[in-house]
Parts: sequence; C-alpha cells; structure tokens
Amino acid sequence: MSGFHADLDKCAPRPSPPGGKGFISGGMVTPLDGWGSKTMNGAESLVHTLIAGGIDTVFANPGTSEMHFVAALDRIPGINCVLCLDEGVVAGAADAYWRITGKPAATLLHCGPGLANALANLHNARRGRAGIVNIVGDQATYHRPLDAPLTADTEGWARPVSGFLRTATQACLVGADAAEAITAAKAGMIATLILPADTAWDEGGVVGTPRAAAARGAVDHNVIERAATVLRSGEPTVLLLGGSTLREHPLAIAGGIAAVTGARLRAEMSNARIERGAGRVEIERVPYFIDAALPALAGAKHIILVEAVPPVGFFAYPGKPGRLWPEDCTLHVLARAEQDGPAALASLAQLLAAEPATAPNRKRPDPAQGPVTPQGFAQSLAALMPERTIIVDESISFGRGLFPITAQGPAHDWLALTGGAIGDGIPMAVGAAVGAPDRRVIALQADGSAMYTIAGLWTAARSALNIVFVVLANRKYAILLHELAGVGANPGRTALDMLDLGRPDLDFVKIAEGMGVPAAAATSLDAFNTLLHASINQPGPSLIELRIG
Ligand SMILES: Cc1ncc(C[n+]2csc(CCOP(=O)(O)OP(=O)(O)O)c2C)c(N)n1
Ligand SMILES: [Mg+2]
Repeated sequence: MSGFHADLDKCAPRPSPPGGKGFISGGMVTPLDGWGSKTMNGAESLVHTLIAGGIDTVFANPGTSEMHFVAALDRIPGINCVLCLDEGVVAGAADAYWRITGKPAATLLHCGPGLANALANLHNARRGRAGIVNIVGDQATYHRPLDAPLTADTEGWARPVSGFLRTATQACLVGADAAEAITAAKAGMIATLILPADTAWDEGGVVGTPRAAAARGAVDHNVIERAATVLRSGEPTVLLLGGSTLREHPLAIAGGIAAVTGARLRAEMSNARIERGAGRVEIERVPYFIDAALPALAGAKHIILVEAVPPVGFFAYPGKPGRLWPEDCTLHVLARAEQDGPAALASLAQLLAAEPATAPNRKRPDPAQGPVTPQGFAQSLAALMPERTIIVDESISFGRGLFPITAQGPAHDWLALTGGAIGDGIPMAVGAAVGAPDRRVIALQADGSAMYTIAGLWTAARSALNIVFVVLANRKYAILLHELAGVGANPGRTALDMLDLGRPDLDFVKIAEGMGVPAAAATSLDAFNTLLHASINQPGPSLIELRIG
C-alpha cells in the first residue's frame, strides 16, 4: 500500500502559505476563507486517532517539524511518551513492544535522516513481522521545494521497510491516513506515515476511525490433508515453525504431532519470540553456523513450513550450499506468515489424532560456580531467572550454546535478533520492559553490538525499566574472527585489528553509571550469581559487565 490519499473532497481548500500569492505549493494557492473546522489541528487529530486505535505508547526522538505533534501529545492525555536518544533505540523498542504486547506502538522520528538512523532496526522489525505505526515528521509541503538542509527522499528511504507508506497532504486527511496506518500496523506491518509540518499545524483535523485487526487467513483444508499425508508416510520429516507457532499452545500441538508421527521440530533460525522453559515443549532453532545448520536438516525428505520461510544460510561460504535442505527433500507450505499457523496445526493434529504434548518435568539446576563458561552461564541463568522473564538475546558468539540449558529454567520468553542487524539488543530490552512493566527483562548483550545503540541505557534509567543488562565483554568482534576463517580469508595485522575492541578497553560500568544505570563487573560465575540475584530483586535497571575473556 502506498501513495497519496485520494479522498480530497472531504477537505476545505488548503490555506495560503506564508509568502502569499504566487508562492509555489504543489499548484494550490488558496485564501484562508472557507477553511473548515477550527477546533483541531492535524497533529491533534493524529493523537486522537492513535488513541481511538488503541495505541498507548510512542517511542520518540523529535525535531522541529514534529513540534505540533509533541504539543498535541502534551495536551491530549492517554499516550505514554518514551524519549529515546537515538532513532535505532526508537525502532528496536517499538519492535519488541509489539513482540511482547501484540499491539503496535508508534514511533516519532525526525525527517529523512532521523528515519535513516532507525532503518537497521526497522529492517530487523520487518524481518520479525512486527507491526509499528512509524510516524516521521517532515518539511512542510510548501517548504519542500526550497530544498532546505534536512530535506531528503523520506518516502524513498521508508519504502523498503514499510508494508504501508503514506505522506499526509492536508490536515483534514491526517486522521484518515493515521487510521489506515494503524489498521496496517495491527496486521503486522511497519506502517510509515510521513507528516509534513503544515499538515500537523493546520486547523481542520478530523479524527479517523481505525479498523479492528482483520482475522488471519485460514489455511485451506486440502493443504492440511496433504501435510497429514506427508506425515503419515513415515518418511523423515521436519516441522519448521516460525511466527506465532512458537508460543506455548501451538508448540504443544506441534509436539503432539511430532510424537505420533516421528517428525522432528525445529524453529526458524531468525524468529521473533519463543515461549519456553518449564511447562513448554522444547524446540531447537536451525543453527546459525553453516557447518551446524546443514547436519541439523540432513536426512530430511520433507520439510513442512509453518509460518516459516525456506531455511537458507545466513551468508554464502565458498564451496558450501546456500539452501540448507537436502537435494532430495521436498518443501511443503502448511501456513504462510500471514496465515493462522496455530489453527492449521490444530486441524493437522486432529487429522492425525495427536493430543497436545506435555513438557517433561525438567529439574531446575543450581547456579554454576567458578570460571565463566557459556554452559555455566546458562545454568546460572536457568537457576536465577524469575518466572516470566523476558530474555532479549543479542549475545552473538557467546550465546550460541545457551539454549538447551536455559530450557531448564522457569517459563520465559526468548526474543532474538530477527534481521541480523546488530545494535538491537538494548533497544529491544527497552521496548519489552515498557510493554511488560510487571516482568523482568534480562538482556544478554554482546559488547560490540552494545555500542551501536548504547544510548538506550539512558531511557532504561529515565523510565525506571526493570532490565538487567548483562554485557558479555570479550573485547572483540569474536564472531567475525570465526567468519574470517569460514570464508577462507587469511588475516593479517590490519584485519585482526578491525575485529579487536581493545586499546582502549570499553568500561561498561562507567558507561552505564554515566547514564544513570547502576553497574558492576564480574569475572567469575560466583560474582555474577550474586550480582544477578541482587539486580533481579531491585526495581529499575542495572548492568553487569561479565568479563568473558
Ligand atoms: C548493522 C550491522 N553492522 C555490522 C554487522 C556485522 N557484524 C556482525 S557480528 C559483528 C560483531 C559482533 O561483535 P560483538 O557484538 O562483540 O559479539 P561477539 O562476536 O564478540 O560475541 C559485526 C560487526 C551487522 N551484522 N550488522
Ligand atoms: Mg564481543
């Protein structure tokens, strides 16, 4: 969906811009006489429409062109405004807010460049199919032709990440435009609404009426029958799950199907949220590293995709395949991303007479002691994380082996990087904590990735968010050292220097304290356990710099 609103006859004529007659304004120069409602400006109609659409949170980094929107947020109660000091934080926070609440948040970004700063995390959000009402203030319509410094191709920059894209043209249409954007966001799209300053400050605003989220498309019965036939064949089959099928209930249903048919379960490598831990059916992801990913799907004759896309390697590697499924394996789509995967699984289970699986009783481990290892770290997490913890995982190389042991912890959610663009962990922790203030967020944060959007710590302090940031400080881009070998490159001094974060070492304790987040360092699991326990039991954010080598 894209383009300008066609419904112009609802509006009174556009007021004359300053400069009067003869000023260029998209061909329209009309006097103020006859202008419509004076009760509300475009920005106010936008805020009222957001509230009508159930939007209660705005992650914001404003500028001059958004001042009327900011003023309207001030005048009209009902929206929690969270200031973020970098647009990457805005976008990552809005993404995780969606993942945790199932509701879109709005953003507030400043002109093309503000949007551009947000793009990497909007890319991640799009890959995870998040719904966001992405509001970008921009130059007034009649100022745009003057090509002032902040003028940019805002639509052009927004297009690749946006499922819906609209530039408001008149104050009286902003409400209707916003209503459409909200409806699109509720369907799991990034809905970008570009708001030229005059469409915000002009009078004549009309509140729009967002529609309720449309029900997700049902899967055709023949498709379900075919999947049942595949599963009954007894040939080696993998059920590859993504999207909403990684929640507790559909996972139990998929576990039941696996139990009666012998199929294996796998989660997509890049997925937005898995419900796991005590009482949940355990599922492994398709591994990141190509040499682990290929064996994970080896031998499969069929892969049934449920809200998942065909599994491919993260990158190409010389002499290795890009597709992860074997040559003699057939892919079957049970449910596409926008369809109702859980309902399709339930119908499939019925055909196969499969009962939902019950998760085995896993014993919760004690915290591990001694030197820091990934296994010991995972064990301490499983031992100490509270019930309903939200784990935000940007742990990169240290985190590859954390999954099996943390499954022994209490029921929790796991939010992973969905689009491979690092710098999403701290922002996602912010958004998850804003969305679920009654829960504890533990952010597993690799050090190099932390530095992209480190400003998110300030928002965590300002908004007193219940987050423990665990910075995994190996002082390297460790994964890239591995990748260097993987692509067959022969590193020299310059190459190795570009993967090293030392000289000077980053002091995350001081960085955090400088932004109002209490922090301490640990070099052993014993010290980590003590700090984690204390952090979990105090409200607000804290940071543990865990030195891992
Ligand atoms: C936006 C973006 N920029 C750069 C990269 C390339 N990249 C992938 S991993 C990585 C370094 C990660 O280092 P760190 O966060 O310290 O994790 P570690 O490998 O040390 O565990 C970089 C630069 C990327 N994936 N995304
Ligand atoms: Mg590192």
